[in-house]
Amino acid sequence: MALTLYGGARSRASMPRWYMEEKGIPYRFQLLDMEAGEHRAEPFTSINPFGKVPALVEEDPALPGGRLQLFESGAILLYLAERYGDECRTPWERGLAQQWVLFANATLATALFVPSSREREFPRLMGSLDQLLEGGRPLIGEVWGVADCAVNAYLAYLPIFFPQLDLSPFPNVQATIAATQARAAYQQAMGQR
Ligand SMILES: N[C@@H](CCC(=O)N[C@@H](CS)C(=O)NCC(=O)O)C(=O)O
Repeated sequence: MALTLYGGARSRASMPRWYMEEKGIPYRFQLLDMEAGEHRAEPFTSINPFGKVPALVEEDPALPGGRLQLFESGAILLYLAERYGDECRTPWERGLAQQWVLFANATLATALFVPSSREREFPRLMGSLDQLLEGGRPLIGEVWGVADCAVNAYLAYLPIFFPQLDLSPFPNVQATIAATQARAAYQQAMGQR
């Protein structure tokens, strides 16, 4: 088995990268020069025709055609969780993992990064998340997993992209961001963006 993750500097590739670092999944990181447009040209567009990162390539004789190509960070995360992370073992575990990854990549990402949604949605989502994150427990079960990776990666973007945001009304969100930043695997994934 050989995994190659394609990403750019300061890109969403840090999310699946963090997951692989946490779970000790061996991979190679292929940094694309996005300023030079490497992500919009061959050979990368043969992996993701939409020219966006991250993308994952797995080579393994056991795979159909010996190779799997995946794009969309959420799809990559869920694949890694099921195949290598000992997660998503039952339909209900898979359903919960999908719920949180889709929440992170669709609902939370929109509330953070789409300016017209931010004012209305952000305080509402943060209020609910703050309650759910009380006690610092994983979002599913007892062990850090793909749901925490997806949601907490976005929360940890907050001080990076919006340093002026006042998070003091959300102390559990603040504690989750601090705990995320303290994780060695997160530092490894972010430090080598
Ligand atoms: N929904 C996609 C979004 C991918 C995405 O927009 N990636 C950005 C980098 S974070 C990108 O490749 N932008 C380059 C471009 O659109 O040209 C995912 O989660 O993978």
